[in-house]
Amino acid sequence: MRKNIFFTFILLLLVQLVCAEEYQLEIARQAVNITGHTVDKITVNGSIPSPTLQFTEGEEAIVHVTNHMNEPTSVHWHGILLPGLMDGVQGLNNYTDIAAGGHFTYRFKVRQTGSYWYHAHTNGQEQDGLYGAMIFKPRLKDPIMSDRDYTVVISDYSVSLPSLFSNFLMGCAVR
Ligand SMILES: [Cu+2]
Repeated sequence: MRKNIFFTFILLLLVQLVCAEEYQLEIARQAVNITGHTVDKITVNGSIPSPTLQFTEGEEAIVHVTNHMNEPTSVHWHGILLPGLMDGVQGLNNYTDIAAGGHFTYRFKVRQTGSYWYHAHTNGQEQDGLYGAMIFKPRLKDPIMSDRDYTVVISDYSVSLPSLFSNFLMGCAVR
């Protein structure tokens, strides 16, 4: 009997150690009509905003990103504790953008809980649609009891090119 309990404990420990949540993100440019004007925007798995990703504290987050666009891209995990290479910011920690047609797999252990977001860190692509929410659930009992959670993502949207915003903002900054 003791032996069975011991092996059950070891099995549970192994399950905990290899626990991982895996996602596939397909980034593409496609025609989008939100305001009555059809324009090319960036979608992830066909949607704006990008899908909400859910992970549990302690498990490994694995996110496979495929860039179907004719331009480089990146995914940055905003405010997340992770190894530098996985941060997704071009030029920092040896990370380089995901080339046109390229692929990159992000892997990091989830070390925090709460609601966060991810977004592109390349050429204003965040303003063009590449952003989404992430929920990191606590490994043990959730201190917030609810029957159902809803994630609300709020963003600006414009049919204009994101480069116009940055030019405008830069122009304002020097006045
Ligand atoms: Cu950020």
